[in-house]
Amino acid sequence: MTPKIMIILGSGSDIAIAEKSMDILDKLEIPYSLKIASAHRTPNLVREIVQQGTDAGIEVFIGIAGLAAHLPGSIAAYTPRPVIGVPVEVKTGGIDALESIVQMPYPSPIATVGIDRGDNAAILAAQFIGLHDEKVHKKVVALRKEYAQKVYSSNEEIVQKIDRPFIQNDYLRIKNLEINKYDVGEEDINCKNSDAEVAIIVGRQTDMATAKKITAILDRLKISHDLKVVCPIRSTKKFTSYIKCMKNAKIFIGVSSNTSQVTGGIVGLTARPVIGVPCTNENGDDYMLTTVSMPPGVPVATVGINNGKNAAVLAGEILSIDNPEIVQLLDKLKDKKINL
Ligand code: AIR
Repeated sequence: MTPKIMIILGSGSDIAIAEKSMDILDKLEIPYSLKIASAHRTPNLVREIVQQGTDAGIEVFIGIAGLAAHLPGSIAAYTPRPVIGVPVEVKTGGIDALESIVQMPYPSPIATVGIDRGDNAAILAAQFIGLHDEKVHKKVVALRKEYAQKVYSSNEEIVQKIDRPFIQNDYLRIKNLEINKYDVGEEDINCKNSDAEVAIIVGRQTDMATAKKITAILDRLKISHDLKVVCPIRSTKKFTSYIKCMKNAKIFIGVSSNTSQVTGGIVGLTARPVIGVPCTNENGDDYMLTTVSMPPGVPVATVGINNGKNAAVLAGEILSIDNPEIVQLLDKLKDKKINL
């Protein structure tokens, strides 16, 4: 079996987080390889593993590290393949590692997941591979149903068993709703490019400056896209209708402000990869933590704050796994940046 995913750990002490990734990949029956190499203690080993792994056909890299976690960024330096980063909690609650991984400069994005979320990194990697491997996609959909089923079951196992005199639960009739079936409203929504490869959802007009950076880079990569400004809280029906309308999109990009309801809302309604771009508001607060810190089962591949360009490059890297033309266009983009 040729591995499709390579997991690299910054240290043997990160193994517990890698176990979470391996549990998911074993379950999804996706072959993977695992190595230990430190960006700081053994930079040459990182380069060798990544270059040889890329030549051998690795499609997605997962870098797991704590402290000043420069490993995922170092991996990205040596491969055109998408890199997923998992920050590990060693000190400062893992915030040091998270910031080191997510805040990558253009054009070198890391698809960052939450602190210690090795499970979500594996699901995200499977979502990337599922774009060109229908069998893997179906397994991801089945896995997400399991996560959903757990929630239904806890109502039976935990809530139903509560024995208190004033608790009243029997007045609602809730069916076992299926994941991926939309509770779509009556409102029609303008969705001209329903065949676009990338759907960009922007929660509010103020974030359009960040969103325009995404479309500019996607144009240069010749990747078709559609963009909608729609808020999941103020226009819930429009939001769900739009996601349904864009059901052929391979990747969703959410431009997130406030409590990051945009990215959280998208990921609940699709099993395709979701990239999140956290924005800053007028007061200078940012929404990186609320974008990246997703629970197990529903990852959002988060890029740096306001870094729309990196979201587009990441989308390009994911789509380029089975499209060498995009690899060439990405190379040109990266060369141009270096020569500036
Ligand atoms: N690390 C290793 N080389 C560079 C970094 N940032 C990280 C490891 C681990 C932490 O440092 O990924 O999470 C502590 O490593 P150790 O080997 O001292 O236990």
